[in-house]
Amino acid sequence: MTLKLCGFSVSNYYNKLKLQLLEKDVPFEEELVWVGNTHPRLLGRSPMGKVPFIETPDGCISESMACAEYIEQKYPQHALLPADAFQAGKVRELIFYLELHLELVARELYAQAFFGGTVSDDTKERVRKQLTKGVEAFSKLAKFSPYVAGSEFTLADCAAVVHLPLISSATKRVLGEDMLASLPVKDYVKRIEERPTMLRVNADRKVNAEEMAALRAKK
Ligand SMILES: N[C@@H](CCC(=O)N[C@@H](CS)C(=O)NCC(=O)O)C(=O)O
Repeated sequence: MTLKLCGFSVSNYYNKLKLQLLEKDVPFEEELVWVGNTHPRLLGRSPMGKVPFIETPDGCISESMACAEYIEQKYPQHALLPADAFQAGKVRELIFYLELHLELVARELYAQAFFGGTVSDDTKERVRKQLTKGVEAFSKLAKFSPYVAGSEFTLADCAAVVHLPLISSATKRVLGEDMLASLPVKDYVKRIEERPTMLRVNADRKVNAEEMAALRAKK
């Protein structure tokens, strides 16, 4: 059975895994699964109703970091986690900073930034405060030389290239300033987006964004 990546191509967490699979040259299939419903296709396989999740010959795994670790262990080719325990720890550390202290915080702005909703002034202030701290901490760890963890492309790049542009754009739109402006994010993302793997991820994302817009227009 071929590994199946489930979710939709607009999702940054989905694209983190898709980029990992493409970079490692792991054969995989994709299954389009939308969120925001209670269909067994989703909840039966990802108990929090979130994507991505993967379907393996042994069953499903949800939470992108658990999936990413499974993929690294199961398919050791083109390793995206360093063999050295300390270096691998530093890559994982970067991913946690990116996801817990930046993306998850900025996510509170997405309703207004991307989906026509509104966010309260209290939320905006809380997000601004938490992101200020998160960005300062992340900038002490991130190297961008040329990759986010240093000289090698790692799993941290699969996360950074999908999360950082969203955070920039959401903060610009809702808080009136790009909270990542102090970091060399634009040049970095441009560099990574030139990789053939990332060109494919972005091309699929555009098609899926149109599908999503068409579905929303029908509602
Ligand atoms: N911690 C999760 C985050 C995944 C996540 O937030 N996915 C979004 C799509 S980008 C989702 O499924 N949202 C629907 C929901 O939270 O109910 C992971 O790493 O997989």
